[in-house]
Amino acid sequence: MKSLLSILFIASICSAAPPNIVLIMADDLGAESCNSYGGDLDITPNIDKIAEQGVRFLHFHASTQCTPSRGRLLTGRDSEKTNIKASVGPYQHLFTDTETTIGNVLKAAGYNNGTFGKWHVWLDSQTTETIEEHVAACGFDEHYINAGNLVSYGDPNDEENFESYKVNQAVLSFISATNQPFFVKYVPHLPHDPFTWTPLNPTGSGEVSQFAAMIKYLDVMVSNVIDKVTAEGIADNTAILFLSDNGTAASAPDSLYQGTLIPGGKSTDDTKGTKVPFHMRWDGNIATNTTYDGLTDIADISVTLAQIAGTSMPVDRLIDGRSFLEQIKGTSTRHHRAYIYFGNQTAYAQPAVWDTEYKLISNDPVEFYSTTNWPYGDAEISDNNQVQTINEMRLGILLNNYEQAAYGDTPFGGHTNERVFFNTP
Ligand SMILES: [Ca+2]
Repeated sequence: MKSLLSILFIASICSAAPPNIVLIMADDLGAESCNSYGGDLDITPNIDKIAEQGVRFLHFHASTQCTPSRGRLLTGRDSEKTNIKASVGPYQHLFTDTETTIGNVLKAAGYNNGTFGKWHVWLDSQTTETIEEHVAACGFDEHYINAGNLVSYGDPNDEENFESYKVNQAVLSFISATNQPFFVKYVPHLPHDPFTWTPLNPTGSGEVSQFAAMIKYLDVMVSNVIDKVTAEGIADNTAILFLSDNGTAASAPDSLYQGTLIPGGKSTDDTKGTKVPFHMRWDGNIATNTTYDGLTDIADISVTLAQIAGTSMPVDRLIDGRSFLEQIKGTSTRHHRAYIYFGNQTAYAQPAVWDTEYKLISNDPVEFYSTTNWPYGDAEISDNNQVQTINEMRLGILLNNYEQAAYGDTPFGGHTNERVFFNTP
């Protein structure tokens, strides 16, 4: 009996150890480009394997662009609250004196944090902080940082100096050298433009486009990280997440979905702009080879990661994210959220609210769409039938209630469309 108790005691200590977290975020990869979501490119075997060993999210949404997604990911808060509304203009700086990031939260819980690749929430004209100081203020101990988009990835014939390879190597070194528990935020740029051949296809084989070659290379970089986690013997205590920051860019040369060329939806109001892949594995802790059909917001990630680490996001402010941990553990069969709200994203998207079937956009007049035709494009509904009216009013009330709770009657951001205008008096 004594030995059994000892074993149970040791097991309880082991299971109580906070898990490591590896978050990999692709750049401009719409779900329709992934084989796991029905894409035809068939170049994502390692990314798909994460879903086979864990959970694939059927309705995961990021923002329409790079920077608002990063703000939402880091803080769990909507872009109106963090003032990060677009990837250009005066809205791309995350103020560390007013916002608390998942990096801060995990660091306070004893994690060692590293961020690698594209950062893109630091605007030097709005701060006296260097980017290194900004990253540190966001809770990251180590980094290999590119402030924003790359001008060039480098020579694909020279892998040692190919930027995405260098970022990948920095991640592998961090995982080898850093004490546990650790949090890795890995943003390898791929397949964001400039479109390029890669060390796997250095001169272009003719078999794939540059866009597809970049996804193929991304898949190998993901594989390198998973292999490292396995080699370190920590796979059973490491949560691995793979997602993207927004949909495919319109300039991407091809994104084949079930035999059809799909124009990218990045920077638009269409569901193609926000619906992105999200796979998560956490061996022994969450379901395997399954899907989750609940609507999921990129703001939910930080709240869920905090819960996994045994802590929480700040309670002194409104947090938009909701944890989906109980759902992927199988301890709750309810969806963790019913709808997603996005505040104004300046030039590219108006405030909107949606569920898995309908989207309401707060233009004047209001726009109402069916989103179930993804990825072929949202279909505007203007029949004024009973189904439309009920759903339009339902989402409109949600949007108004949300903004009322968040902002009261004070207009925000200088916009005139912060409340829904119904088409009929
Ligand atoms: Ca992006």
